[in-house]
This record gives sequence, structure tokens and C-alpha cells, in this order.
Amino acid sequence: MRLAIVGSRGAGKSTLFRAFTGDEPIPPRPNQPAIAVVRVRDERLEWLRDHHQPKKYTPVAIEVCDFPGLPEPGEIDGAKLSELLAAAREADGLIICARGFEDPTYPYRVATPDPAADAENVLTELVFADLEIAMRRIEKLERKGGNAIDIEKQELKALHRVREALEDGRAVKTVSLNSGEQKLLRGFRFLTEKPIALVLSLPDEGGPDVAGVAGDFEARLAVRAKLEAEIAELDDDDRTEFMEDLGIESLASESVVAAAFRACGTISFFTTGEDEVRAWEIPTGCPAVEAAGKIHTDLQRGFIRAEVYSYDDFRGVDGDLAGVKKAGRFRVEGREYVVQDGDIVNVRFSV
Ligand SMILES: Nc1nc2c(ncn2[C@@H]2O[C@H](COP(=O)(O)OP(=O)(O)O)[C@@H](O)[C@H]2O)c(=O)[nH]1
Ligand SMILES: [Mg+2]
Repeated sequence: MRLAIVGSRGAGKSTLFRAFTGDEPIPPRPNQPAIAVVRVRDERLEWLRDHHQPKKYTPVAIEVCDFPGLPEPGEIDGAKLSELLAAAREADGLIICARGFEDPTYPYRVATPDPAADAENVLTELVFADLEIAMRRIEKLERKGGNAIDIEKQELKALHRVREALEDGRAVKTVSLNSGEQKLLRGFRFLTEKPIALVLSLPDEGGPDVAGVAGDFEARLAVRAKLEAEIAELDDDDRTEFMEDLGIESLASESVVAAAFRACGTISFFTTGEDEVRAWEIPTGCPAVEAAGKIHTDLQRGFIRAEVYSYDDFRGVDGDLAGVKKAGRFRVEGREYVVQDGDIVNVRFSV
């Protein structure tokens, strides 16, 4: 899974990236996004690790990419912008970073933060970028006129509805499309079809309220990104001490990744044992046989059944599996069982 951080220049994107990774974002080439792998911290998985003491511990890893800022209004260079946004199209979800800190040094903006305007500008850019793609395709299909085959006519009809929404300033995800239409349009990877988490980048103290940022976001969070970026650079022991001193219980950067993760409709299930304790990402509604396929194709092919109990039940009896069984919470499920967030799964299979 990949998340792309987008936003105006100086909004605090790279600082947010550093809060996630502890590293300076280094793009492979100029005008290209920098990519880092972030391990999704999950308190449940950490508890399972401490309980099982496995040889190997593997949390979910997602890719986060940091972009050079979108150009300011009035300095838009069309070619460059679409190149930047093309990389964001490859992402499963977007994080819009809006500035909530005073920045008297930054030349592109007034010092006082206006995160609502920030977010709106970015959303508008995303809408424009999608509109451009839809229009280009519409023109091409319309040129075909009567020569268009049926499926192209269907696509054109769907694209007209998409265009209408975009021209209204609405996201592609607000257009109701049937599954056939969705399939026809999937290849465009519209930016406004993706889930978006709004992150307000706050100063070390105070700052505007995230509730004041209007817009249709799947998640909305505020992060003291600069402070967290400094914390992320520390080694584990120093970090714990520093956080205790400041009275910070958990890092907001972790909640951002978790929220974006949920916004994408993604959940995790766990596998546990002496060898490895591991989290796996699956889409909501995933049947057990497909979840097994995430682990290994052999497990999908030879799937017999899945032994399942929930983390909550296991934790509730202090990690005593016999207790889970006694409570009737240890289940044997078939191929179609829909795996739930926090399930601990053991797949029985034949080779
Ligand atoms: N006070 C404060 N300054 C920040 C914060 N985040 C970023 N900055 C400063 O704002 C400027 C631009 O930040 P940067 O992350 O590079 O923005 P980007 O252009 O969106 O990547 C830098 O000087 C940062 O130090 C924050 O949370 N608080
Ligand atoms: Mg930057």
C-alpha cells in the first residue's frame, strides 16, 4: 500500500514525512517524489510480540511518498504539475497536508496560517488534474462518433457524469458508478477517487482547530509534525524519555498512518507463533481463502479451513489459548469467512 503526501509548498509535507520516517526525504531525481517505507505501529501486534517472543517480528509496512510542493497559483507550469500528480495517481490514498503554523520566513505565503484555504487549493488542483484527464479521453472518444464500439459508448456516458461532477468542483468518488463503469474507469486512477486524510500541521503549541477545515475527507487529524520529526530522530531510549518529559503518550504520526490505512478500507489480521509474529494487510470484506493467499499462494490453493480467534479475546484472558477455547471463542472457519480486523488466523492447508 502506498500513501502520497500532497499539499502546497511550505505546508509542512517534508516535515511530516520526517515525522514518519526520522529521515530527510531524498528524491531519486529532481521533481520526483521521495519514497520511504513506514512500519505501521500496532499496539496489538506489539503485545503479541511481547507475549510470544518470536524470532521474527513483522508489522505491516506501507510506502509513503513526499512530493515537491504543488506550484503556487499564478506560477503553474502545466507539464510539471501533471508530472508531479502522475506519481500521486499510483498511490492508494492521499494525505493532504495543510499548514497550521506561523511561518514568517516562508516567501510564498502570508505568515498567518489558513489551513482551510490551503486544503481547498489542493483539492481544487486535484479536481483540475482529474478533469483534464477526463476531458482528454472524452474528446478522443467523441472523435470516433458512430465508430465507437459499445463499451466505448458506455465509457463515454460514465465520463460525462464524471466531468459534470468535476466541473461542479466535486470529487470523482461522489459520482455513483455501477461496477461495470467502475471497471471501465479504473485505469484513469483519478486522484479524487482516492480516500483522503487531511493532516493539519500544528506548531509546537496551540494552533488552529482541525474541525475548521471543511471538506469531504475520510479522516481528519492534527499533528505537531515538527516536534514529532525531532522525536523521530532520537534513538528508542531517548525517545521514550523525551516523550515522558513532554507528557506525550503516543506519536500522532502513528495515528496518521493508522487513520490513512483505515481510510483506504484496509484492515490487518495477525499470524503468531514462535518463529514469527506478523501483521498482514487486507481489504475490508476479504474472505479467509484470499487472506490465506496473502501469506502464501500454497495456503490459498490448498486451503482447508482457518482457525480464528480475535486479539481482543486472546488479550482478555492474558494470552491463554485454553481460556479462549473454554469461552467458546476459538472458531474453525471456512473459505468464505470474512476476516475481521484483529483476527488471529492459523490456516490449515494441504499441499
Ligand atoms: N513551527 C513549525 N514550523 C514548521 C512545521 N512544519 C514545518 N515547519 C517549517 O515550515 C517550513 C516548510 O516546511 P516543509 O516541511 O519543508 O514544507 P513542504 O514544502 O510542504 O515540504 C520549514 O522551515 C519547516 O521547518 C511545524 O509543524 N511547526
Ligand atoms: Mg517538501
